[in-house]
Amino acid sequence: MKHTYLIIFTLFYSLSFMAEAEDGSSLWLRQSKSGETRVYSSKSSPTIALAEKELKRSFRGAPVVLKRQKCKDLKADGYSIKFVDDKYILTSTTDNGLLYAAYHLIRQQSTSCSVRSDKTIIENPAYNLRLLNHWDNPDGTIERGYAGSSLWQWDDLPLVISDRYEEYARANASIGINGTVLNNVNASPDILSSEYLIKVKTLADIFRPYGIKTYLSVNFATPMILGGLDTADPLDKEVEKWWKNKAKEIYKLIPDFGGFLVKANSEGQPGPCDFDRTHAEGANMLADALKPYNGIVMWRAFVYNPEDADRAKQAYLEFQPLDGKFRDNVIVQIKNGPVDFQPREPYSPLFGSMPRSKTMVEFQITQEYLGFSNHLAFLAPMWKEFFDFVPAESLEAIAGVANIGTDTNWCGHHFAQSNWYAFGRLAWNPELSSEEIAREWLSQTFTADKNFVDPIASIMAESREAVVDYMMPLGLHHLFAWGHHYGPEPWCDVEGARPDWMPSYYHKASDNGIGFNRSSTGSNAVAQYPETLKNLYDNVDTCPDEYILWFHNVSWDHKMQSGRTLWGELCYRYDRGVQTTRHFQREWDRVEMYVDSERFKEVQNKLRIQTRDAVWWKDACLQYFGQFSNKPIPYDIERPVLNLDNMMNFKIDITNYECPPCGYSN
Ligand code: BDP
Repeated sequence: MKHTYLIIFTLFYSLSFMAEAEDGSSLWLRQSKSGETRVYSSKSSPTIALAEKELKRSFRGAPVVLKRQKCKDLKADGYSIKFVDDKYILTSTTDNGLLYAAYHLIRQQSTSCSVRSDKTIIENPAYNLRLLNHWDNPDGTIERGYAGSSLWQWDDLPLVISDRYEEYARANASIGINGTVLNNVNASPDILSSEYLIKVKTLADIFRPYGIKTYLSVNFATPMILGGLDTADPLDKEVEKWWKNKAKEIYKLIPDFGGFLVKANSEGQPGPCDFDRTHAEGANMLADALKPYNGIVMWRAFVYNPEDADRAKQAYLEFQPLDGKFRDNVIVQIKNGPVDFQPREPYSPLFGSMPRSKTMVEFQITQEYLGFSNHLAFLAPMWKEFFDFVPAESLEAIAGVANIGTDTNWCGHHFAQSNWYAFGRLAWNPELSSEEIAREWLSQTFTADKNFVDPIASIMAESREAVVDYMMPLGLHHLFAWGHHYGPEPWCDVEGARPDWMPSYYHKASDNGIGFNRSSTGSNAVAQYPETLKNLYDNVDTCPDEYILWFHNVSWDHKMQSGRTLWGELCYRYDRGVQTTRHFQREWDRVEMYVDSERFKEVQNKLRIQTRDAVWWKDACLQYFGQFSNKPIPYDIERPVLNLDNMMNFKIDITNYECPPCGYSN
């Protein structure tokens, strides 16, 4: 008996202790749970009830009044916050807007201590659709997922409901995300089976009060695979009927279902071109099926059929001529760059080239090409760079490929949470600066102490550029190893593989120089850009350093803007990347006293791995390219620790990310 008591006591004790533990599971929602405010609301709904609950739990200011009413300054989901007669008046035309307003107040409290009461806040989202794209498979794996397995426990649904579903919805709502595509763009047809749709409905019901609509990726050949038809031709009557019936079935279960995301005729996926139809014909057929229910189709432009010798031109060549041919409930979803989520790419020239179609951008939050969840790479600066070229208002919507999984801290790296956060905040307001977002996130996730926030916000600001430096500076791209996108393999040459999956296709290093000639003397990809940019990029002397090897094949002796030769500059950039990661380590160690020990150590370990990998990248690329430049690595630069032969013979095991065995350790 005594023994049982002891066990119960210990269990209780450890559970209460665990609740306090800082393991990252609370994300940026660690606000005080000692709210003391009173909340009044004229209307009631499940969403308003959540707004009330959040405020009562965390807000410590004057009473709050929630008012749902029309207001000419407010768009859907927009809200205003005014301080009148000692009360905060939160107004929105929608329930979701009131929930967002509640999160706004709470966020202000946790970032700046006091909530300003002297001015009216008006917030309107830049986009009506702010979506996460999950690349999750029914078997629980996640394509390019580095944070455990899928959150969706398909085998247990609809009977067993994980607490994480609601926590996920809450986290999204707190940053304004209002839609989620649950499954991989390489979509299993099963997702549209009646068996799965019941599971999807269960999730949709949990997400709805948080203002989140549910969407699905669909496989274009589903009518054949699941429906037994002998074609998926979008102009075939039976096919049209099949999709119409499917839409009806879905909307009966999920009346506010958002719509479909489609990857078609890309990387082996089926699509309308299999039946000699265009992307527009395929998209429109699905759009017609969803139209009666206000559903939409997000049709991806990530295609690269090798009709032109330059992969970077292919999506434009295939999609631009279709401008104006899409239904009004189709949005063409375009990756930010013309190739594929590289650490740095120029923006995709498709943006701005389809003025008669709705377009949206797809960012990648998961770090497929930026060190998985091992490297600290704050991506807001990369997304802001995109908006420097593509006016935010020219887009209809915004999507981000999620970096979320079953890991305790959701994203694998504590700092990878900042990318989920930044995506939501920028989807709401692309005008926010990266620094503001970093500071907000740090204050809520760790502490608002200036001694912590100042140095760590500054390493976040530098982090994406550091990755570019140690992986692929000066416009280099796709130097990754075959089969995964973690480590360097500029030498990679797999027999029989598509040439445009090989690094040498992109770097084209030779004794004469390095880089892809996309100028008017080469593939002429520059011609896809507006005149001024075209002229800027076309000339090797005016092309900005960060894109020079993207657009030009440059001789090793070419004089760069810094006065160094190209080879010297390349070495300098790789080395700068490594040195910056060492700086991150030092800065993190300096703030130890501000961080709980669990998260401190976990981040410290990740930073060690990042420096190790940065050295690996630098040593691999410089020694490999050095064989062509025929020049030594400048003597003021850190000497290679890893030997090229060893690296070239080494095949990484991505389950533990080990580095080549060359006697080098952290
Ligand atoms: C690439 C990924 C691949 C995705 C593809 C896509 O390597 O796993 O399926 O993009 O976006 O970056 O469809």
